Amino acid sequence: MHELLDLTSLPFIEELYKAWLQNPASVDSGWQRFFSDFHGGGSLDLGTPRREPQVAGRGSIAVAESGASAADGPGRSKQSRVDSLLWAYRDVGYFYAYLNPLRPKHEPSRNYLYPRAKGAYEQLSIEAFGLSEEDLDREFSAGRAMKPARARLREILKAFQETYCSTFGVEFLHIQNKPIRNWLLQTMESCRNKSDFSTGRRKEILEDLIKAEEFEQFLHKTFIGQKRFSLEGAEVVVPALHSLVNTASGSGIDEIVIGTAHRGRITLLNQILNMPAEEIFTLFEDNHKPGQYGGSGDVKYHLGYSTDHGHEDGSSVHVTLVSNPSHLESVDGVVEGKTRAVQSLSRWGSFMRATKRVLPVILHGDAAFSGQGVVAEIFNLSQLRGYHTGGTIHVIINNQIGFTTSSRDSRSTFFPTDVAKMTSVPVFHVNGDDPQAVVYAMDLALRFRQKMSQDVIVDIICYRRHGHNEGDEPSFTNPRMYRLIREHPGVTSKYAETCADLGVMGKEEQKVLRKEYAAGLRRALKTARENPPEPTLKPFQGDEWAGLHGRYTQEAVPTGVKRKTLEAVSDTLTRIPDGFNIHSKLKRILDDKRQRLEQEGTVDWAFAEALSFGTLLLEGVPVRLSGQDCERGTFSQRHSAWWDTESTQALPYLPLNHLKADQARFFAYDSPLSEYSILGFEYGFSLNSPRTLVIWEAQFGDFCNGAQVVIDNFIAAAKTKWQRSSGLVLLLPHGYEGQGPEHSSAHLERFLQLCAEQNMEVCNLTTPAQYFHLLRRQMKRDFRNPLVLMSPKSLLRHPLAVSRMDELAQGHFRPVLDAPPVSADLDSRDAAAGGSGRGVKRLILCSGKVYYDLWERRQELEAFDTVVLRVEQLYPFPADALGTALEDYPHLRELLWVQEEPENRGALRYMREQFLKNFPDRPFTCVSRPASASPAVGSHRQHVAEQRELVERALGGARGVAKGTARGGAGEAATDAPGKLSAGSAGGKRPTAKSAKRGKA
Ligand SMILES: Cc1ncc(C[n+]2csc(CCOP(=O)(O)OP(=O)(O)O)c2C)c(N)n1
Ligand SMILES: [Mg+2]
Repeated sequence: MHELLDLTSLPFIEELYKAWLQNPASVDSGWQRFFSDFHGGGSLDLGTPRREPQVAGRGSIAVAESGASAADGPGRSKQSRVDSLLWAYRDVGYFYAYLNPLRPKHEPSRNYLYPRAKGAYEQLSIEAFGLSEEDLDREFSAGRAMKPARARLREILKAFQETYCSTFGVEFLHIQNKPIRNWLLQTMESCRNKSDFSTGRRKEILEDLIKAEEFEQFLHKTFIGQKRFSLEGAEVVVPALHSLVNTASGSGIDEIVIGTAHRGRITLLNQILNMPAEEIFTLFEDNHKPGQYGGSGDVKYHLGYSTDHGHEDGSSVHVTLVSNPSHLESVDGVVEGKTRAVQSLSRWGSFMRATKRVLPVILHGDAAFSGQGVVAEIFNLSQLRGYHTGGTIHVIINNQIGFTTSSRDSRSTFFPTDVAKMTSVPVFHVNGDDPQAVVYAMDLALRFRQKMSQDVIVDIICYRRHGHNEGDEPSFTNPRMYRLIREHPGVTSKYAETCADLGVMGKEEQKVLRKEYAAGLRRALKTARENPPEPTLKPFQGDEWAGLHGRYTQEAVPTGVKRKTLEAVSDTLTRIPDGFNIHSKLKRILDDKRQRLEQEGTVDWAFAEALSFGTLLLEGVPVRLSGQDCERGTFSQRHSAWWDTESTQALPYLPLNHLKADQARFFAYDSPLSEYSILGFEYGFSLNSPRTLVIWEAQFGDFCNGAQVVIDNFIAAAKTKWQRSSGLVLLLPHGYEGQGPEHSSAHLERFLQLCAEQNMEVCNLTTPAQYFHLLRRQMKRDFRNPLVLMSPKSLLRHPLAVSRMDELAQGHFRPVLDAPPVSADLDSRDAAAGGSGRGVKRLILCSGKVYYDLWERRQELEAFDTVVLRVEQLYPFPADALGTALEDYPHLRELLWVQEEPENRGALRYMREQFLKNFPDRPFTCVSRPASASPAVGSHRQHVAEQRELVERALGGARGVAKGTARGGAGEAATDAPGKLSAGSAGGKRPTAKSAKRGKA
């Protein structure tokens, strides 16, 4: 009957039980026996406590999991009550654990969180489970893991209290995966969540604590009032991380990638990353040489660093601390991506093996962990094909406060960690005043991660001795807490007492250690002041960056590919493997592509992209593409993965991985619906993978502002702040096509505003060939820069937006294009009308898709005195190329920047500024949509009207000569175009559908 007792059948059992109570004969004989057995030991009270039937159910699971005998004779029902009680310890023991160092030992910790919750939670008393004092001396089974397996209840409960309610508490029953849950149960109960600490290990812990405390206090006294975000109150983090680093290599780990926020970062730089004290003090003295840490640098508590930790057995672990900005938790995705990139290096044979070799560790603040949504995003990535890293160890410095905000105002949950419980993550809560418990928790976390390849959390509950920073007075807002903190002895002094008592390190020895360490710090300070050291921060990144330098140049890079190679790649991309059942529509698409190639020799946008990927793969450059729905492509244009319609295979066929045997690999991952974490991830990946083409594609460029923190703080600024380069490509679908305010604009203007010091490239292209060359250029140069590309939507299928194969076979990316698109007859008419610039009176400059609208209208109007020139690379501004192009048109009367974006968006203001700077003598007028608070209109009709109006204004009067003024302001181009708005106002009223109709030529 036990197999019936799962949780899902409880309501059914309740019904049966009620029926049995009224009339035992109304249920079958098996149930009669069961209920009378149960009843024999007391009553199965279905009302109070409410959980009893559940607990009985859980108890039965406990029996199954612990292997306790179901046949316990007359005491069986008691055993099941004991099982229930023991299960409750596993379930809620952490509520009763002694976790909060600021509270007296015997008070249940839950009280510190929500006094009002008293009584609302499971009580771990024997009475609540129908057991009595006499039962304490009866023998019961304690399950399979606990030793001894049978004992008096009194002893069993003592063991369970030690295991689940000591200075270590654990949440793990939310993990549905049974083997994982069983492993934890077995591991924790068999050792009662304690390990034997040798004298040597205890000594290490004490030394770490003493040094952490001394270092903190030295900074406190020496650099009075300077921000360092003191670690005091959480010094135990130092032995915790030290222990992790020390045990890592024994667990097969070669590298650890750490991300951490401000709290204690400086101490960790010194004590875990081995950044010499002299260097740190130099930063405090602020006498480091300009440019020493790259560009304008960053504050000292954001710096990254790396070191090798050697061990006595000759092994070593490489530890990296990732640079991060102030924006809390923004580094999480970067840590994961960076880790994944290291794991992807071929050094370890297989990726799965590599995940066991490279460990990500993220330290969080309690307020940030529960408050910043990106944390949940990161947990969501943890088990995904394209983003998992074999499990991350999360350490929370839970000082029970965020700046001035108390835990109660920070979250709706008991613990900050609750937000992570959506995944199979065990949560180890540990009292920060018990260093051995903390180190044990770290050990267990590492074992768990190595065994299960899952994330794990160590929540160190501690306190913050001082204010948020060194100028902050914490008792304005938290007077009671800070009174307790003031009276609270530091963890070091407590542990020092214990160690002295145990003979681990005598008081005298401790004193000597402190003295000598402090003397060393004083010497380091002297050096920093008198002879500041050269930085050991490497000016550039690791080995994988060998051969790449950071200097930007605009020099053209030949990126053409032999026709034969292009044809071979094309063939694979359009050939359906034997026996593969391809979707009929996809087959048609592929047939079309092949036909176009064979008959016209042209490629469209998506095919040019595939050819750039394919040719790079053949040259040994892996390609990683990630983004929402990117495998197929949002616009059904890419089809990089083909699904066999008849197969049950879990993975699709990726034609790009079938080019030839020794090619590099193509990776395409449909990402979760997140921008922030994924862009952080891909940026992190690019940091360690400069030889991989790493691309993040937004569904629509509009959504990239969900990742604005990553764009502002990493992509735009990392080189200047931290000397960290990245070759990441952002594909941001952009263009005004009547799809509404949030499907039109990739916020081009914001990227251009961020541009300085050649920090990235921002492009908006018009031909597949340009796209092909640009992607290839990204990998063919000997430096890396992020590339932000306004990618097309309607151009994916525009009949003019095609390129000839020979445009791919030779040449290079051109930042400025003045060639018309493929259309021989139009070309010849153009030439006949004067061609080669001599008859050109008006020059229209534009970028991206609007070019085709302008071009087509120009052709309709036969306005051959007008040339439309495309600025394909907006930043760095192609002054030379543009200057050369302008020279071709000596008789210009008008120069017009035309954009489809509203006046306050797009490149308009940027272009005006660049023209003023680079071509001050050139008239520069603009045509755009009127300035608008919303990026685009909602009505498609309205959009069409606006677009027509825009083109008419741009080309108005093109039959004659434009009456353009050169006053230099947006929307100041006067026009005599039909259907014009108020004279010369690009920023005037929006056109109505009616006026647009009139305007249509
Ligand atoms: C995204 C973001 N918002 C706000 C801040 C400002 N800020 C800096 S530290 C801090 C409190 C952080 O509390 P917690 O995460 O608990 O870390 P602690 O300082 O207590 O170690 C705040 C709000 C920030 N740095 N980042
Ligand atoms: Mg905090």
